[in-house]
Amino acid sequence: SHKTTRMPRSPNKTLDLCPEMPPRLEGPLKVEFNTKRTLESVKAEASYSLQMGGRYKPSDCISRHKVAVIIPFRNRHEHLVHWLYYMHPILIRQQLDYGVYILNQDGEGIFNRAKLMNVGFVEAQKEYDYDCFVFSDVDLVPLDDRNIYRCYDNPRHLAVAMDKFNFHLPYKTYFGGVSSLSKQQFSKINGCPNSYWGWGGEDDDIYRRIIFRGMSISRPDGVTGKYRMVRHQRDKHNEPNPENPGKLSRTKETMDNDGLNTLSYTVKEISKDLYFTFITQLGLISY
Ligand code: BGN
Repeated sequence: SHKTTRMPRSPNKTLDLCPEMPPRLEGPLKVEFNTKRTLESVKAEASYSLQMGGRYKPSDCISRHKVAVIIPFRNRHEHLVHWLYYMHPILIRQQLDYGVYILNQDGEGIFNRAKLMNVGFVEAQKEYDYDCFVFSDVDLVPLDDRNIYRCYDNPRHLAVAMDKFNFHLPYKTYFGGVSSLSKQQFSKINGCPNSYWGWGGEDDDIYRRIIFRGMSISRPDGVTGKYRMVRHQRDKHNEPNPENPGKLSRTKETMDNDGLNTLSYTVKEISKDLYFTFITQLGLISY
């Protein structure tokens, strides 16, 4: 017969996998954006230890999830500070092995959120063997830490109950705000479209890609999936693009020729702060 003997834990002993359910979650959280925060004040208050670049892994067990959190970004530093203030403690309680990647679009050209997501997917993998990618808007913070920033058997939509939509989905197929896809799921849909410039529709395109590849959408319930959004004005150079709705009707035909396999970009600079890795792109130009 086969016997196993449990040895007392010593520093060199291999660690066990973290439990399936993280044990220190708090449930509903208080989140507000009225307090003035700076990166310095946030760091001064914090007592957890991150590795340079916004990296963390549990020290007492082996995480089940290697997660790159990807944030498309431009000119939203105040939002980013709120996001970092709330998210690091949450991700730590969720026992993730994670890194935070800010994908900054350089210059004043028209914003391209979905292409930045593709760049984040590629660049994060150059650093670490991530198996899961969480894509988040910089202005969204969950109101419940049981909404775990990991991947599931199907692509996951996490931001199901945002305050700006009265804590409901705005429509059934909504896939915006915060979502997660495993490396395999993201590859299966050829990533995101690179051709959605300006505001609107790129998240609907991603939704369609998922359905056309035979997957479905996983979601938390409406209580666990509550979110608060930082109030803000519409960004410059990210106007609703009237060309985008028409593109949606052709996703099935275009998805194989617009995505990871046609992605081209130039990194201008990668800088590392303790709280995040900041990747600035050149060459996000609409041809
Ligand atoms: C939809 C946008 C989404 C956006 C949601 C919520 C489009 C495509 C043409 C129908 N879709 O209308 O991108 O996330 O609103 O704001 O614009």
